[in-house]
Amino acid sequence: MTGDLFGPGGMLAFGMMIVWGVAVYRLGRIGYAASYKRMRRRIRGALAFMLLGCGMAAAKLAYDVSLWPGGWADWRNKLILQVPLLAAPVALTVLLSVPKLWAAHRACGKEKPEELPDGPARRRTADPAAVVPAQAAAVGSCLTLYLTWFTAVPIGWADLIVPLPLMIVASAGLWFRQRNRRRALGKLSWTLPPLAARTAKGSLALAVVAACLVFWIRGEAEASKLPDRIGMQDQEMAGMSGMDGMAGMEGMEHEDGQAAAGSGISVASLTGPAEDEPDDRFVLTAEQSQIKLASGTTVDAWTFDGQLPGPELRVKQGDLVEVTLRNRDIADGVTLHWHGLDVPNAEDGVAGVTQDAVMPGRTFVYRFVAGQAGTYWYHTHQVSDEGVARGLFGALVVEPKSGPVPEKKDIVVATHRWQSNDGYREAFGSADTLQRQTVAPGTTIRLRLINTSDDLEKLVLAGASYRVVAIDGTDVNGPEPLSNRTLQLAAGGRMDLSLTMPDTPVLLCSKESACGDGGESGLLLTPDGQTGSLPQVVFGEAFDPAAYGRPAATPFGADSRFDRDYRMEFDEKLGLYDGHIAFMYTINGRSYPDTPMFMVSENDLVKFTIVNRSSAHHPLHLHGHKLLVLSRNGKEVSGSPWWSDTLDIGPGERYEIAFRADNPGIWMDHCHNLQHASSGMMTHLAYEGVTSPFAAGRATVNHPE
Ligand SMILES: [Cu+2]
Repeated sequence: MTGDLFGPGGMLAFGMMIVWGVAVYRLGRIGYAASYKRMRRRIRGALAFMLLGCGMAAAKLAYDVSLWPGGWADWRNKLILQVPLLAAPVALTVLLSVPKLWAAHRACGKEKPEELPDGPARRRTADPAAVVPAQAAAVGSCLTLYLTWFTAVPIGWADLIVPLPLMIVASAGLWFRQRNRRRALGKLSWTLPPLAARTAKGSLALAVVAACLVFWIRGEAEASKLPDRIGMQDQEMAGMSGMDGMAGMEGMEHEDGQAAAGSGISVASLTGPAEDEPDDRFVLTAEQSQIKLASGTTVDAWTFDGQLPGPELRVKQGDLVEVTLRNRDIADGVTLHWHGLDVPNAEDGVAGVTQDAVMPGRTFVYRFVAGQAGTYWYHTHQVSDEGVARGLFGALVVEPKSGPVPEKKDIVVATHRWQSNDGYREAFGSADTLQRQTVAPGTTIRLRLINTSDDLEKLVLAGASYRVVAIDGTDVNGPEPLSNRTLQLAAGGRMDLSLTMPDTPVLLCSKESACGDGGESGLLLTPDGQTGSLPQVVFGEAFDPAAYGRPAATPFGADSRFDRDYRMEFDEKLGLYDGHIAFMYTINGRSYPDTPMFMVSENDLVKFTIVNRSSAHHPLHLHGHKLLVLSRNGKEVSGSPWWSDTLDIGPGERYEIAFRADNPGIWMDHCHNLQHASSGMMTHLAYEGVTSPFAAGRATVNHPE
């Protein structure tokens, strides 16, 4: 998942630990040199690594500071812990050790190069002031690596309190040890002990530490196993009246709070219209199928109706839609979630929260009014990390009530990454090769881009100017023409482009595939059916939804008085999840099901501040609600109102968003990189007084992620 082990910060921490380790090893060997010449060389070698270590420590601190644009509030936790761990030993190294070692180096230069160093010379190089600061820096960089890799903000009490005293105690111990070593090394009768004697103690200590570590990790792995049955009543609640929110979350007190568990409204009762005759009826059958992509390579797919992607569902705004889901042979079960469309809670299709997974041979009927026009998609929300990747998804287009889609040609492009027999294939739908469509010049076109993969998609439309007319299903106000922009589409997000076909070819392509050079993939629109010369592909300046289009009135904004004001911090760590070692992306330091639910009451105006301290992108998807983006990195949105349901939060970014709690239920609030979600990056938005009779976990059929 995180091949780069937490980006430059993590790599710097790791490299720094190695460099200081080598510096300490080399320092220890100086006293054993067999000649003054060798002693001088060893001093220079140790000094080089010490100075490199100092530089890396400075770079690590500078990198951590630079990453967080929000200032003090954003980088306090981990950084403040690292400053004394790194800065103090580095300062002592520069002020004490380096001058002492350099003086020893100069003194050696005055002796005969080939002679065995005498007692005083050995004593000088074993001076605690010359050696211990570097040893302390090595301890400090181990602790920094621990904090960088194995903890997530907000840092727990033990991790806050232990590191600094631990380093001080360790340094004091090393100081005493070094004084004894200096005494031993400085004795005139001293002779070099045999190699076995020098290594035995160290090896034994290492073996004991390794054994303790293995024993401890096995215990922790067992303890990290998820409960067999996870119901809503098992999750903590943040912001509940009379309950403590977790650290870093400030839920406001609410007067009309009531117990969310036990009595109350069941999510199962929050259905769409049950009786009326539907305007649109669909049946989707989930089944396993071998599907050939355009290149001829085969995918072991899970499909709806044997197609990749599933059938495009097209309805009119205001229609009552009825979809019958049948599961033919998906052994893990399946559900249907209407991504981005705000349906009643019981129709939301989340296994273990709003329904039980539909197992083979069973059916489930969804009924909802398609209230919002725009581009949406549907996908399974049972074992969704695997199910969506293998094909259990399709486009859902809601055409406006006011009339037909303004553009004459309406093309849906679902970007996906298939695991095929030939490895991963980037594709538009099931097309992993260049696809051609003939479009007469002058024709207006709407391109509905849907990112159905787990990663941020970077797309470019070359050969024509266009407007971004909708984001996540909501129209942009006053969109201006653009060209050659890099369109960054959040995993799960949508973007509608509108353009008029020119006399020359137009090419849509993804940065992930070999598009343009060689033209192996992408969507090519040609005026005459001939390929001709492809337009030049330029991945220009990134399109910025925060400063695009014209401002317009919104029902609430940054100055509104909010009923709830929550904070959500993403971080990452190596840890144990459900019995195995995992890269974990955390929400406020925790993973599901330890992540408390964010509690709201109906009609609350809710604000979230979302900070991403990790090195990965996290597309935050809240079910059942549209989020208004207020600001990014402290800067207010200056263009058209930006409504989103799947908001990509990049590394180091900080967003403020707001929404009206107007759709009662228990709603998933999770990262739409479904790999991240399945390793715990999810929680719920829950309305006070709403309960769920469903549960997830090994003792049930339900595994929503
Ligand atoms: Cu994520």
